Amino acid sequence: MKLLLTADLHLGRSPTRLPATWQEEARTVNAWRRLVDAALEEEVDALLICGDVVDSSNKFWEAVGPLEEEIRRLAQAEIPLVLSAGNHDADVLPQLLQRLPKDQVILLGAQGRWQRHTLQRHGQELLHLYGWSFPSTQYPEDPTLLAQPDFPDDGLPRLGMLHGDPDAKQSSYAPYLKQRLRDMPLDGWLLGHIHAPSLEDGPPWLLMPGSPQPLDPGEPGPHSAWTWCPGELPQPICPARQHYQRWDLTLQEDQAPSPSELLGLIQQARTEESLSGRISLRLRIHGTVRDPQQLQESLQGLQGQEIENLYIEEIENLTQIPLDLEQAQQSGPLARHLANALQELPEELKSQLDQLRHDLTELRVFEGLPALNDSAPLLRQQMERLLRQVTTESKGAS
Ligand SMILES: [Mn+2]
Repeated sequence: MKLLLTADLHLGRSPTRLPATWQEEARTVNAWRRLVDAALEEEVDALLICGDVVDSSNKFWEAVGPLEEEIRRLAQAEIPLVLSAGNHDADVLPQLLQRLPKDQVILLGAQGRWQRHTLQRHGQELLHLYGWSFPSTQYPEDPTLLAQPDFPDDGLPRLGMLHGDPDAKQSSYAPYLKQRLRDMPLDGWLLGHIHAPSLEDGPPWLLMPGSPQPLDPGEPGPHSAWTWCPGELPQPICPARQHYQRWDLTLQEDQAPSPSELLGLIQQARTEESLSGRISLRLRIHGTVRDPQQLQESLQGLQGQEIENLYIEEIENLTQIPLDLEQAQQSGPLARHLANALQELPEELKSQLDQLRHDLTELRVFEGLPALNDSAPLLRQQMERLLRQVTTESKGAS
């Protein structure tokens, strides 16, 4: 037996911060169609979606057509669709289901009551499902405290489905304790609501599948759907065609690269991370530059550019001009001391720390103490920070 697992499709919502040329392909209905393609290709026994299939009730008409079409394809292959309602589709999902054939689509735990459903295919019992659906768009209670169906011991696999806010006591969206899910005698839990994917080992394993396609820069990293076979952990499948990334780029000392050099650095980072598909990128630039004006012009040339499936959505310039220690000497006594220390102290301090480490090792008290070589750069960084602050303050005062 093999199942396809997902949640948080948000049909009808448009992914934000993408170039106009990507928007058509990035529509959530396309992710939904690809999901059904994957269900057919993988010949799964059911497709399970744990809440927020539709973004909101005013997306009803936008969602209903593609939902009906693809459910028909699933029905032709005799693949059942199991849904639970989330906070976004608590109202709209029951309405939608009235239009769909009842024997092909199952809404688990309607009206906020836990429900057990034994899934069958080709006349054979496959597994027991336990699920709960949002009865309204908000539900500030822990649904695991409600009465639950019993768990028959007949050797069939058992999965739970719950859309809600894990370990978030104050939430209005079905806050629950993950520990309570772990205490239940199930093979695994398909969860929903959090758009970033995560998987915790079990049994029962806890899978937050994440949205199969990310919807804004707040959902960086890889996204996918998942498959599950009994006795195994869920595996990602059907990776999203576009995703959001945040990268930090540190320039070599005093380098002010041209736009094409910058682009080279970005492409290199992309190759190193071996990322495929379209990427909407938020970039942060660190380091020191002697010519901030030139760098700023290079960055302006890149902002909003779309190059080979890479869209530079936002650039944050965190570079600084290099510290002039000679000049800092003139900025008051504290700055002078710091400037002196930066020129002289770190090497001396490093040898002092090494001596201390040697002595401690001799005493055999702290055997295996890690090397302290790294402490000097860290100290230097902090001293530089302080010196910048001191010199800026003295400039302000004069
Ligand atoms: Mn939700």
